[in-house]
Amino acid sequence: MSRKLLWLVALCAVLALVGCGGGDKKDETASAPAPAAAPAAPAANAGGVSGTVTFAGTDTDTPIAFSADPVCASLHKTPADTNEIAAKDGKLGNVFVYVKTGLEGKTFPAPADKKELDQQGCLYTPRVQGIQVGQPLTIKNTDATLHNVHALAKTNAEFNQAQPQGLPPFDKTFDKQELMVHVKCDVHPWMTAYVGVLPHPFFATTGDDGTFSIKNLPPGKYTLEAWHEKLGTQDQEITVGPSQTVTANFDFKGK
Ligand SMILES: [Cu+2]
Repeated sequence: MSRKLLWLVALCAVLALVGCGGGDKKDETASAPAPAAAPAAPAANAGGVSGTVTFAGTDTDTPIAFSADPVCASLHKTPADTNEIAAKDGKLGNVFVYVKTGLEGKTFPAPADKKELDQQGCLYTPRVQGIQVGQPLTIKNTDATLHNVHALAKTNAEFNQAQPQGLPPFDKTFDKQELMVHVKCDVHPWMTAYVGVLPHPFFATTGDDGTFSIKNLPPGKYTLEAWHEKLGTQDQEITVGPSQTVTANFDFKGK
């Protein structure tokens, strides 16, 4: 009898080690996959760069013929234009500003938080954005019509995916740097978006007021590039001192 009890105690001790009471997942902590990479903490003496992009030229945009799709037409009571030149009061939006050189040899893990590309009112929102290599891009369709997401990537894999009304969002990632990935819709030829894929987080897109701000930039010398879909690119050398935010303005002329 005492031997039987001993046996029970021994058995339970063994079970406890591997997870007594049917807890077959208890030892998972030992072999659980590493959590998604957290964004690297900015250096204590990090600085930044901010500025304004101006435009001196003529807005050459033309009205979009939404009538090709009655659903799109119904979503635009007032006409929208092609919005290639997002200029207002001499300030230029949708300019992608990023650190082009100066970060060589440094690595920046992809953040787990997702970027989003929405199809809304038969337009892409946002039109211009940046994303890190390996960071998920959620593509969704808010419209009650069929869209077709066609990423004309050259360095990354091209993809072409129909997204009918009601289809759930899907995620895509880009595994290489590419400036810029042009996204278009094969159903609505006016729909266009650009995604800048970078191996670091130091990029921004100018807002309607033409301003941009890049934060948490380690001190150093950099080439900053401003990219515009029609007006080309402009480079500027900047030097960021410890905890310093420098100003870099750009001025684009019309073509
Ligand atoms: Cu479309």
